[in-house]
Amino acid sequence: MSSLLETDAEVFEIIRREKTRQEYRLELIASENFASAAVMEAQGSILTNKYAEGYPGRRYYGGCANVDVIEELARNRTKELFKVDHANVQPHSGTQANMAVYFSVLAPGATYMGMDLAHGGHLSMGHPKNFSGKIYKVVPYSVRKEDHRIDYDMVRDLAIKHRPGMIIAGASAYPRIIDYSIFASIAQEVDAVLMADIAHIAGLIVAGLHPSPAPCADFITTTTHKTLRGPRGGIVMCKQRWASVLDSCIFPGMQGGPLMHVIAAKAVAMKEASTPEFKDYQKRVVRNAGTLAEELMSHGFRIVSGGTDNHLVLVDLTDKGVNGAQAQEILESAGITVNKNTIPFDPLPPGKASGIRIGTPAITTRNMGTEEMRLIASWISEALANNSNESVIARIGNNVREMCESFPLYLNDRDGA
Ligand code: DSN
Repeated sequence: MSSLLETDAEVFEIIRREKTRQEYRLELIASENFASAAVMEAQGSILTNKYAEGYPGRRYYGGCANVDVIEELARNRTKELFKVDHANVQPHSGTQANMAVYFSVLAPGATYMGMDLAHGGHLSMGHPKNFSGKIYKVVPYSVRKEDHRIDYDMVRDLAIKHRPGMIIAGASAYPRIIDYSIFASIAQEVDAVLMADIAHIAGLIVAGLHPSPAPCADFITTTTHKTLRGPRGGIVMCKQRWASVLDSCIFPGMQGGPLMHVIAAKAVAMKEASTPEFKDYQKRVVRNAGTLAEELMSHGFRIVSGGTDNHLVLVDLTDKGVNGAQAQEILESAGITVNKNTIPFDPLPPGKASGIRIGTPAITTRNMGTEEMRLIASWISEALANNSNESVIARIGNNVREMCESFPLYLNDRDGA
């Protein structure tokens, strides 16, 4: 990054510091990952210079021959990978991907159903300050108190009572397999559209480790940067009958020029996701999360739903003397990055929360495995139990750094930043 250094040493220095943070700390945010050098090269390419409003073959600018090929490639690879009729690769983010589906299906004021935010749902599933809670009426469903699994009976009862135009199957903090076929039969019963938001588990679905909603969902949305390990962005897939309304809702409906450099990086990510290595990686992500959950339980932590089927573990801190916000801060000072998270039926507000969410996609990209999960669980336990003991926290921080040094990330890249 010599040009950046020459032009703007301030920004260069901040990126260098962030690179050091990513290199030497344990990244356990469940929605984060480390994109490959190939993905980042495409995303950092000269394609950022090109305007291409419209779609391949139907642009509002000249000079789109090359970007047309790129977008077609990204669309086709997505369709092949997820076995769907149609893909739109232009949404800038997961929330915008979701917005595109809402706009395709629901008139303002219409009713839809989504997972309660406090039970693992996402901001774009009805938060009162988000468009999804302002423009529409949301009927939230939740998990069962006894086992923290989605309450499918409740979903059905609410659907029959409220007759929503759309039902969303998907979550941001749900550690179990989602049964799309039950959602589909409920949606069919009340004549609702079914949308699956697979942002967190897209990689697991591609690898065949979780069921795919493709056979039964009208729409599927995803981000491309979580378990899928591509660039930051969104994608919407749908059945053929929705294709033209969806495309028109994205452009000109809610976006202008697509980010062609990001779309190129999405194409690269889809190619990477079609390899046997990617499948193996996803298996290790799930195995690591299972090990982490078991190890944390052996250290006396209560895990929401009693374990995990995917890439994330939701830890209940209610009896640990710290709330989620405090735990996030303590672990941060020990070099371990997690996020505070509400747990089902949480008495605390989201800003404090009674839990933390821990994910394995990023550390598995570094090739960490069972032994590392054991150590990480023991460090989390020790740090939280000795949170005012500076020497314990400092020792754990050193251990974290040593572990990270054994699993190098971007240090050997050519840019030298
Ligand atoms: N913000 C993401 C997450 O952390 O789950 C969802 O978009």
